Amino acid sequence: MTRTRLRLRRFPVSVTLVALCGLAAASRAQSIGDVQKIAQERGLTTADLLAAAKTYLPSGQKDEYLMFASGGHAGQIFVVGLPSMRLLRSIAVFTPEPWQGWGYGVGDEVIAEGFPKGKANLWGDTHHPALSETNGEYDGQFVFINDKINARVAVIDLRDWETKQIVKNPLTLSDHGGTFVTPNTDYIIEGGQYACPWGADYVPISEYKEKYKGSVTLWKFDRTRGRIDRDNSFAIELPPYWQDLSDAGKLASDGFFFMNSLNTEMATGGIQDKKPPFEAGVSKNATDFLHIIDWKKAEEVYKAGKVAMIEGFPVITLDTAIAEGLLHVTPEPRSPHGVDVAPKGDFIVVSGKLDPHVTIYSMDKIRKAIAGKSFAGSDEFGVPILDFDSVVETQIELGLGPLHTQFGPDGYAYTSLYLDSAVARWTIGGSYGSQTPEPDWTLVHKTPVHYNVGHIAAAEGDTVSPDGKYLVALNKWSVDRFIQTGPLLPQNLQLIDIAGQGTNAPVIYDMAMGVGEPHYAQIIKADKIKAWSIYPEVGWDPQAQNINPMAPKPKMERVQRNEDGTVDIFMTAIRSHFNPEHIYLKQGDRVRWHITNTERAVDATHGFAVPVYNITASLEPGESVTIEFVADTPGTFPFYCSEFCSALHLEMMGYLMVEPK
Ligand code: CUK
Ligand code: CUA
Repeated sequence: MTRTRLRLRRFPVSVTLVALCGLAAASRAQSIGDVQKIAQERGLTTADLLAAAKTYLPSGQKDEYLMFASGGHAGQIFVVGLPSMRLLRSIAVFTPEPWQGWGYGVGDEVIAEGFPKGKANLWGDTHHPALSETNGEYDGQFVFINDKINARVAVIDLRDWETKQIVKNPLTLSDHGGTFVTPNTDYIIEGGQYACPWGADYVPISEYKEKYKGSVTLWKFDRTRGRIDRDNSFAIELPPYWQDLSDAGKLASDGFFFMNSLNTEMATGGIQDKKPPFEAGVSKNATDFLHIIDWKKAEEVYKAGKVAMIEGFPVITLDTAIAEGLLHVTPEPRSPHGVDVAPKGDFIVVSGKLDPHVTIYSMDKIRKAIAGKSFAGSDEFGVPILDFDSVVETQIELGLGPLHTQFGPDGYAYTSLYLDSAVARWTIGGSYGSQTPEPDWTLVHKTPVHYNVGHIAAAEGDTVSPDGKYLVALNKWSVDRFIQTGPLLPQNLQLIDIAGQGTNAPVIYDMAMGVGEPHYAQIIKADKIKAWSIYPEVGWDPQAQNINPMAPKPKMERVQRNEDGTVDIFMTAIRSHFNPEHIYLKQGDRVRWHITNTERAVDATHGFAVPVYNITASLEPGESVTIEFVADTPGTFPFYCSEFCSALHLEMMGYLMVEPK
């Protein structure tokens, strides 16, 4: 009996299993059929399906990499997940941004720190983000970015993804060859671009050669404070060429950095007076100068006090730089753009956009030439010139308009070809050679991109150990790629799968970005970033990255009228009310409005918005902010929470009543 019962009990189980297996098989067959059907209907090829399978993230799954892309004239950083190519976040930097409440009562002082010549500039032209590094690896702690239009550098803390500092370069008004960091982030380097009189003071262009200056600034980074330390930063004067892109040495070239230049002709334009325009004058010579700068030596010179104070900032003058042997140049094909150091630091790759070759310099040869003082003369300022043939390893013809180079883990390098609209894959030689099936220094493949690619960014591509796997082409034109969006077209970022070898490097995703123009990006393994999900404690001041003892606490909410005529408002925010809800002020009151979001739940963000007064803030869980303003306009102002935080979000409001004088 018992046995039979057991068997009987077992019977339905096996029946269920069989049925389940059958169902699974049927649904598998059905789903593949569905895929084929949809692919046929939509005209998708096997390659398309493969690309979709490589990039599609099912709901709830997370990306493997994060790309920190410059926001161009948006003045921000945009963070994109790879391989999904979804835009995850913008980080407000130079430009006020209402969602993050950046520059509308919060962050105003950080933005104002960077105002050039005391003028309110409320945008930036961001070009080159640089992730902080430890031993030449991205460490996920900070990201820095330059603003080309006003020569500024910003520091963003990757615990809370907020801009902490903006420094204005006191010497110049134009930067481009930055930011990039030394392998342990001792310095954030900001190269200049268009030569300027010191401090951008008024000087007629007829005095260009004498009074206009090139420069590079080494901003000392204080990792503990998470700030640039101005008091230990300095600059190096350079000839009035237009210094361009730059890169820091690492491993074999640690202690050096490299900067391209254009306009070594020192052309001054003047099309209105029938003089040759800049575009002709600047590319007259067959070669420009690659600057080779020994920053460790420069640091010693600075610490020894051999500097001039210019615009209140310590500068190693050109004469000192030459005398101390920390500055050398060597010819490079004219009007170059990118300079990129290979992972081991042994080769420096320069792309001249008017030359179809990339030129590869050997660090070993550079060191020997400097040590042996085997110079091919000097430029007209006395900067020693290293003989081109003595320092060049080789040149490879890749195609038209080579701009920027990135590296993989496997002996491959990648160069963007602006005019060819392609990304070239080529093999590095030397100790990298044995890793690739192809011979050293060979063009292997060109992946077409659409169109006119500028920068490219590879996963962990600027580190001593690139990951390869993914490469993003940041294209300049996107004609015919997307639905017409008026005469202003989206930016087109294309994801390329570089995990394969040889000619296997297909485009697998087109990402339209409706803000721009992203120039450069760096891609970091996502798990390296230890971002906070909420602020560590209630009453946290993100600017101090610490608890604010003045932060409003529950039960201590109040409006406090001080003897000096100022008013402090201590307010808390929690689902779904502000406390207090009635604020009475008198016209002319100088107000400090302190608000703490006392929430501890992830994503329980409250907004705070006041009409007329141009105030909007984002209060993440635990965050406390202080907004200062003068209540100069009388009236009744309904303020409210601007994040849909709960079912009673609409009720999360209050009235500010400013009584007329
Ligand atoms: S630049 Cu824009 S494509 Cu500012 Cu690095 Cu080359
Ligand atoms: Cu808080 Cu809506």
